Amino acid sequence: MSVENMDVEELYVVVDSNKPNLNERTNRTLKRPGLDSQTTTNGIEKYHPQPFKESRTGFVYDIRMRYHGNLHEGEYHPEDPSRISGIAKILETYNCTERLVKIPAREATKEEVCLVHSVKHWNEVDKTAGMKFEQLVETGDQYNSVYLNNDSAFCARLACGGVIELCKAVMQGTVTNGFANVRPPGHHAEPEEAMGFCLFNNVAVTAKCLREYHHVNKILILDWDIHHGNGTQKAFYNDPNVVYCSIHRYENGEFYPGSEQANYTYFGSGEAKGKTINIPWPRAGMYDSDYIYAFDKVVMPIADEFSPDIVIVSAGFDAAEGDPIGENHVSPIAFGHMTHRLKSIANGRLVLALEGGYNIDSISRSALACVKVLLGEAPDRLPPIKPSKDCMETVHNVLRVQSRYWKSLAPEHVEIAEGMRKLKYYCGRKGCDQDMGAVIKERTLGKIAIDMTEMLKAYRVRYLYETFRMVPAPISNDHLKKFNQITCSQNLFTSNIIFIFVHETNRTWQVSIISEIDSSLRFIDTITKQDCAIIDIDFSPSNPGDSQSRHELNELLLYVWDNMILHTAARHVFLLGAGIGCASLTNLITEREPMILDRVGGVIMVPSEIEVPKVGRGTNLIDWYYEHSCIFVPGDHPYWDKKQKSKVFGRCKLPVGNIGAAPVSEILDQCHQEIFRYVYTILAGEEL
Ligand code: X5A
Ligand code: ZN
Repeated sequence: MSVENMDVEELYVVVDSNKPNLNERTNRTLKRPGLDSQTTTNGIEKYHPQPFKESRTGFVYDIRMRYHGNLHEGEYHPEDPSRISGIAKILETYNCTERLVKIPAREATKEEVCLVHSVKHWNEVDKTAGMKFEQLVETGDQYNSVYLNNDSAFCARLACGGVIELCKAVMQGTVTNGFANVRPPGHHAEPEEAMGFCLFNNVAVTAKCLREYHHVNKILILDWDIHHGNGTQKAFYNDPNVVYCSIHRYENGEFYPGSEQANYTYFGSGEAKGKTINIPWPRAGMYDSDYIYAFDKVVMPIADEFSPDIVIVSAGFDAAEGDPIGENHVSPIAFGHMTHRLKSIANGRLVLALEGGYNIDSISRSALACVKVLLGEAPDRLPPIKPSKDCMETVHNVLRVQSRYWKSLAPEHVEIAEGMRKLKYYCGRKGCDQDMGAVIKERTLGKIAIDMTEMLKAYRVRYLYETFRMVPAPISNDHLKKFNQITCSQNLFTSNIIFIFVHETNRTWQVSIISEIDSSLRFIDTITKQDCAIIDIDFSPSNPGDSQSRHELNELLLYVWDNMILHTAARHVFLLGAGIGCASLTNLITEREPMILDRVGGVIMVPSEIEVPKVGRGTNLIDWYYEHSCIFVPGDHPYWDKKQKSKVFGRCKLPVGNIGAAPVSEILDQCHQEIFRYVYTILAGEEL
């Protein structure tokens, strides 16, 4: 019986506050399309029934994909034909098969496969069909972790074509979602290279096909296989229309495929910055809570914000409990939950394509849980989420990098108790309680919520006072006051040397609060130990990168110069900029030219990934700037590709160790000594 036929005038739905509410993370009010609801005083919604939308689940399984097998007689290879027959069997046993819409697999064409792979690679794979035993072994051994028989190429084409057909069926509306029970797997296969049991990259080829031939605009690929999908990451690293997000065991680059490119520091390039998201576990042994935490904090907010037309999951089950290779402990229930969450994206257009997974029982039960959810069943209940420390740390590292590119990731509103717990965990200090009072912001769902960015600022101010006796400087201008915090040392009016340090509050509070590793605090420490004065400008724009914020920061710097510096007697002012703060320093130099040349001893910048800012015109100014600046530009920064290097950018140099794209704080740390050596050189002969 459908809701349509129900003989009821009104249905009441109790809002269960225990259920995970996806709207919570974006602070939106609970409202679904077609659900014109009013909340009554007792939390009961008036529900106007809508006709059910029929949901159908597609299934790809072709037994011929079992032909690809290991030729080494008696040697068991984990990527075994029984993987897909095991999954097919359990679906049959639990009466799922009859509820699934069978989508026939077909061989992917050369044209399709070569949207990702080179013709050379296609030909190399193609040749294997006619090879003798020795040749097969030799060819397989040329790759990293690949075995071959005469059917491998055919099976690879079938697996790839199967995923294509299922996604097409979803896009055409024949089915709502689906599961592709295919092998060989694909996500390690690179444009030029078969590896890691993979010949063609089934999911990557499908995504390219959808975009090329089927007018699909945005695609999310979520990869929960225990391994990083190096092939998929490569295929879309500068494609802004395809988000690749992977949760994998990383172990500092030790775990297969063993590349640093699986780290969270790789986030896409060019127009596609933030469109690659790596969530790298530092060790084996992760549990359901860790995966669900990563989903709720990173995957789902990004998926929601990206709003793809379809979600394709590289659904390896080698993170499952019992897997001999993955050694993680993800339960079938958690796989069901992840599937369930993903159904809320892209109008439910969701395709799971099998990748790895080597314990037949584990992968069968995991696949069953996923398929049941695809078919419309609710996932079983999970115990309360308790992420491990390693998980929280990993997720926070990811947030630190990704929150620059995704609005939904920051700032974070958390319940006060959770905020306290996190704050204590991160700063390891008692007595954070007072900071809370200042920052209680709003009440949501009857609970007190706090803005973590605000709390961080309050915490930082107190820390600066307790540790360095620095005090907040009043800002008389109301709109400058809103986002910014100026704190200065008490020797401001007596010291001969003043540092102006402009930096941006990490938009995710979690990281900069770790005082021990907070590079900005280390700076202040060095400066105050030398009895120099410091003005610390903590800039936390509502919308980093937009022109309004840039304008505000420019104004703030001029304010500091005109209202503070000019009232001091200091003869040496050093300008120190990190991240987006840098451009406000060149602006200050340009705007206050004559006085600046007189009183500024040196300009030091760590622009990180932002454009290297330039000073205004005037040969005098430009020459001075070049002589008095030290700009640390990472080796992979586009600045170094410029044919003509102009003095307007100051004296640019590579940071020590030439680390590539890294957070500002890391580069600052790296350059700490060199920066102060530079300062000493300038002050040589002067009394410090
Ligand atoms: C698809 C997949 C694993 C390769 C491991 C090689 N490949 N040692 O899970
Ligand atoms: Zn795997």
